[in-house]
Order: sequence, then C-alpha cells, then structure tokens
Amino acid sequence: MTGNNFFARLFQGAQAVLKTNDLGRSTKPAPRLYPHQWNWDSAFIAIGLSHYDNQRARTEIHSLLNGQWKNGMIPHIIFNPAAANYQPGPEYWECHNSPDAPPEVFTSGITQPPILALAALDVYNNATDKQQAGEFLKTIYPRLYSLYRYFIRYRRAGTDGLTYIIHPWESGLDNSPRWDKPLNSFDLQWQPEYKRADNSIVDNAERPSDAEYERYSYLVELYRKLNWNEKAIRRESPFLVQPVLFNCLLSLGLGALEKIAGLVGTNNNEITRWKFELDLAINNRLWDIKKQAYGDFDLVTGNLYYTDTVAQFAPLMAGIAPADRVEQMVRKLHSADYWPTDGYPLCSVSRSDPAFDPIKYWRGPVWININWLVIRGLESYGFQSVARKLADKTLDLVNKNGFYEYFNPHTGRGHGSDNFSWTAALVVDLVTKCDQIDRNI
Ligand code: 9WN
Repeated sequence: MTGNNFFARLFQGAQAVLKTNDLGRSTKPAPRLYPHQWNWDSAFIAIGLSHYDNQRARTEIHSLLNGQWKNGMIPHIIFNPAAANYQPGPEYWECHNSPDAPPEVFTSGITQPPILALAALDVYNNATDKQQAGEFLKTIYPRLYSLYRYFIRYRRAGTDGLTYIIHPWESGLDNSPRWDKPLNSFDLQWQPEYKRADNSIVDNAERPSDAEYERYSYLVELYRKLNWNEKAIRRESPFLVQPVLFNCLLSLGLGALEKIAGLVGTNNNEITRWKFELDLAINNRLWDIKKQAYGDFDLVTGNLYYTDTVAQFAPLMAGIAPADRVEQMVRKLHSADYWPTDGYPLCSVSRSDPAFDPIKYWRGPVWININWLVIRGLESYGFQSVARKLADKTLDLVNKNGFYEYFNPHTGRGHGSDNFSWTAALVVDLVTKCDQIDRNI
C-alpha cells in the first residue's frame, strides 16, 4: 500500500494486529478473549491476509479444513492445545464420542456461517500467482464441496432449501435479540458445568448475560449426550431456527463454490440447484408480509419472527433480494435507526428497538464484518456511493478508536477485545479496495 497516508497507516496497523494474533498456521480472533481458531473469523482473516501474504492466507484456510468432520461440517472452534482459559473448552464438548469428529484435533461440535468458499475465492482473486492459487483451489475443492453438502444433507428440515441452526453460537451473532424468543421458548433450571471466563476478561456489561449462557450450555450438554448425532439433535433439540442471515451467508458461499467449481473444471449444476432452491425459500418463506421485511423461521414453534436488527439486510448482502425490497432495505439502513446522524453506522440492532444497547455485544454496537458484508452487497446492486460512504465511515471509526471487536455507534468507543483479527483483516480489504477505486478516478 503506497500513496494515501491514511490508508497506508491503517493497513500497517491492521497487519500488526494480525501478526500479534498469528499462531503460525492459524490466527486467533483476539489475544486473550478468543485464544483458539474460529470458523468464520478465519475466513475473514484469510481475505485480509490474501492482499499481502497470499500463501499465509492459504495456510489459514488449510488449517481450518484440518478440523473438518467426516460428514463435512467445519466446527465453529478448532482448539489450540497450547491455550487455556476459554470456556467451554475441549473437554466439555466431548466430540470424540462422535464417529464424525477428526481423531487428531479437538473441536467444538457445532458450526458457524459457511463463508469459507467466499474467502477461498477472494484468496484466488487477490493472488498474483494465479497458477499457484489455482492449484490451491483444486486441492481444497473436494473438502469445500463436502462442507456445503453437509448443510444440504443434514441441515435442511426436508421441505425446502432452507437450513437450520441448532445453537445461537452457530449464527455468529450469539446474543442477538433474534434468538430471544426461540431461546426462551423452553423452560429451564440449569447450572452449567463450567464457570464463564469471558466476563473476567471483558466487562460483563458488554457480554451476553448469565441467563443466556445457561441456555447456551444447556444446548451443548444436550447435544453432547446425543453424541453429536444430527438426526437425534433434530429430534430432541428445543432450539432449531432457520435464520435469514445464516441462510444468506450460505447462499453467498454456494455462489462462490459455483465459481470455484468452474475454475477447477468441475460440473457445478448441483451447486446451482442448491443455491436456486435456497434463494427461492429465503425470498418466499422468510419474507414477513405484514412487516415487509425478512425474519427467521423457528422450526420448534412454527413461527416466523421478525426482529428489527441488521441481520434483516442479509438478502441485500447476498445479492438475492428483488429490486423493490432492496430499495426498501437501503432506505432503512440509511435511516437514523441504523445510521445515527452524529455517530457511526451500522447499529447491529435498530435504535428504536427496546432491546437496543450501544455497548452490549450483538445488541446494538457496530461490527466491522457486518458493515463489510453490507458494503459488498450494496456494490453488487450498484449502490456505489452509499457503499463508499459506509466504507469511509467504517475506516474512520477504526482509525479513531482502534481495532476493537465492536463499537458504540453513538460515541465510536471500542468495546469487547482490542486487537481483534477480523476488524483488522477487513480493514485491509476495505483500504485496498478504496485505494484502488481512488487511483482509477
Ligand atoms: C462463541 C470469535 C467469536 C465469533 C462470534 C462471536 C464470539 C464466541 C464467544 O466470538 O462468539 O463462539 O465466546 O462469545 O459472537 O461471531 O466468531 O471471534
């Protein structure tokens, strides 16, 4: 990165964060709070790395695939044996009781938004040595394919293309108000077998509540008793939700997988069909006619729940919504509910929603990965100037406040962990693209 000093400084700062969190073959999301490898974090991280160390970006993806289960699932955490002080740790998950778990690595038993193909395609597109990058795609293609087939085989409820999640941690937006209803639809008196460590590292006011953690741990202990068997979980789980964001990220992943199949010379008709069925179901089944917005379907109660949070813009991120709905979403995200006039976009929960809290985890603060996904979506629909405005605001936010995990949309102050990897990685991506655009003007 040369030229623009502002961009160059941010780029270097971001590189330093990624170096601090580098574990050799993988990158931890944050120095102390998250000492292992996380699924969608590593995908975002690979995208950032691919701009200045394409080989290291490929290693990031290889190390994530190393934790893949026999059924194709990539777990949400691959544990780093050298790290302690993260709860729940590997002994709690007992994944080796599943015949699908890899024998040599400790992992969690649930997954996260499947954006890995998107990352692999970006790594290829950002590589200067296309032959080497093409070889990389060829090598990983079978495992990427089995990751997406996993969702089709095991996570469809049977009636249409939508897939369900079995835990709020799978959504990536752990304590979003989106899960309040589904998570509280069952009675529970529960004491987890472990003591939380997160709220001794980060202020309790910025993390999920104990009541939420009790339910998170209840679900893990239930699935553990079922030896992580997909069919049994489907039958017994009190939490089965088809979220709009998760399904749209799956759609983005399938779109990227389709392109990768083309690049490696493999027939991709099946992937095209999976994506077609999924997109259709998102637009038909997750559209709330009364609210005129997208919601999440709860398979347990049979309800479509609309919640006024940033995840409702997911079909815009994925480029799959019809034009009239897109215009409506752009207007909404540009309103003071999501884009405070004197503050920073995008609030993760609408400021008009009673659940809005500017510093509490996924209940109001700005998250850089969400902004980044919205920026890409806006660009894909030709909203270049709103996209650029959002990118500039995002970079300004990080520049003034540091590479935090999330930010208060009113003051810009950083919360959660400092030196957060995906914030850094996506800043690298944003400054590189903004710089390219500026040079071409
Ligand atoms: C549980 C690592 C992860 C992110 C998630 C984010 C948070 C974990 C936690 O951190 O979740 O998976 O301990 O709170 O919600 O999106 O992948 O950065």
